[in-house]
Amino acid sequence: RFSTAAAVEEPIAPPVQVNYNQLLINGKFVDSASGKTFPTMDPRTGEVIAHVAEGGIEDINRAVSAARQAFDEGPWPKLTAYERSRIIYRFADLIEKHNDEIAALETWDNGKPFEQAARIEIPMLARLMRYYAGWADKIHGLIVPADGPHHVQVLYEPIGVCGQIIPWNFPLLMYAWKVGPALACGNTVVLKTAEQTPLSALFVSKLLHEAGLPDGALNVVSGFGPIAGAALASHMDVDKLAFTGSTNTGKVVLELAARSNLKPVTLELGGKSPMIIMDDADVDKAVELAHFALFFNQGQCCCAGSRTFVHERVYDEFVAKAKARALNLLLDPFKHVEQGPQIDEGQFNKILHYIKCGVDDGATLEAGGGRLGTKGYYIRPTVFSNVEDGMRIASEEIFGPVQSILKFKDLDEVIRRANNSCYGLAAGVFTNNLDTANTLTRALKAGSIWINCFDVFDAAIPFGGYKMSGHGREKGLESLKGYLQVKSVVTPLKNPAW
Ligand code: TXE
Repeated sequence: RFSTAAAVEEPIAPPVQVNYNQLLINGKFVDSASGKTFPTMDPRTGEVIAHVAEGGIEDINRAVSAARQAFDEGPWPKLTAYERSRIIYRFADLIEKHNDEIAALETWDNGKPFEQAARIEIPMLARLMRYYAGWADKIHGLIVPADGPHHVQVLYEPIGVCGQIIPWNFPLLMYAWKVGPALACGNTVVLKTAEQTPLSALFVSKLLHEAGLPDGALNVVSGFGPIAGAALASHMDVDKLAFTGSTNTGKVVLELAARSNLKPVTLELGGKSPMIIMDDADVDKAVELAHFALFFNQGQCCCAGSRTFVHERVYDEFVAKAKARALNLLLDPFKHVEQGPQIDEGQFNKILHYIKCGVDDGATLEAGGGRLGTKGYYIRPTVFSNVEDGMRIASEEIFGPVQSILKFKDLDEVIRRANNSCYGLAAGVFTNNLDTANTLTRALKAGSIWINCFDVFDAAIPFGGYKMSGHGREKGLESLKGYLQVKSVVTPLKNPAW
């Protein structure tokens, strides 16, 4: 049992314990077929929180056959759309009821600041679920005015059994982005959570069953990517795959899907998003926004503004203030602070490696530059200035609290440099000039453009990438397209005059 009271002087989170650590298959919590478990860690200390059932190939097979049966025989796809919608609405109510408990579990397993989990992420989970509940009974077909004496309908049907693989940076938002649209459309799901953060999905999935979800409609398998994830991606009886994670693993799952049954795949992958600060901008506000764009969630955001391009006329002032802002960050996820530890030792070492690359490649280290403390995976908020495009910190995804500030002279130059990336997930623009904003909006090759804001993640706004940042879109109406089959029905008209 973990009590936050023991961890900090003034607890802001409720005490929390692990209630569910098995696989969720066909509505029941069960051990893995092999009996194996793996530890999940507290990133503040590296200590074990709990041992969790480790799903393997046989478990994925069991979960897929439960989802298959629940799809083919029902009841989930055979319920009325309104009944499905009401269950998802009830789920959102239960999430709200358990908000702080879920947030504390998420903080414990992930290390994100409790207040961000409790006031941003879990409320967003409930909001996303209501958004999708609202869609469930509004997905309808078309009548098409085709040539010839034919009555032509287009029907939208659920696609079937959906395999979904999610990462650890926003475990429950990724859950909502995937499970929400899949269930709203009447599909059944096998979800493979990230091995670093298996706990919160199990907890909320229990609530979803309490809300009335029938057995087999959602199955949750904790386990490792190359085993459980690969088994799901290559399964012959999975009709659709949705993946969020690294670009390299995205390529692997796409290939597994192609080599097995050619299931359609949506991919939400890495990024190296530009954040462009023009010279007309209010520097103090720009510093704050660029800081948020990069440091939010410990820098572990696929769309992080990890290339901060600053106009030369405000560059020096910006760098001085960005440095001061980074030095102001405090770091304990259960206190009233902004940054927690990184997720695990692997990510921690990767980030330290990139900090060294920044120094070796000749960037100026303005702040941070190493670990904080002696236990857990804390990294000092780090700022580099004089960063050049070719440096590794400017071209590769770091996924940590490392801000790289680059200097530019004019609009054409920054457009060319911002687009010179294999990624195209997001871009931020900070300017008071409407023409500049319009020019950049049209020129930047990215799936989300945030003008004078960043990381606005409303449930209705589609999100996804250009180039190697992925295929397809999540959230919004666009996300439903990935979970529906399209069927055209043509009937000859006996009396075309009518
Ligand atoms: O990612 P992986 P990792 C980026 C970020 C980070 C890097 C590595 O740069 O530093 O990726 O993180 C599952 N078949 N992002 O190693 O491997 C895995 O179990 C099937 C960006 O955590 O992509 C987990 O559930 N599945 C990102 C999920 O894939 C496999 C979020 C993500 O793990 C698999 C996370 C396989 N062979 C990391 N191998 C974003 N876009 O937000 C792994 N997995």
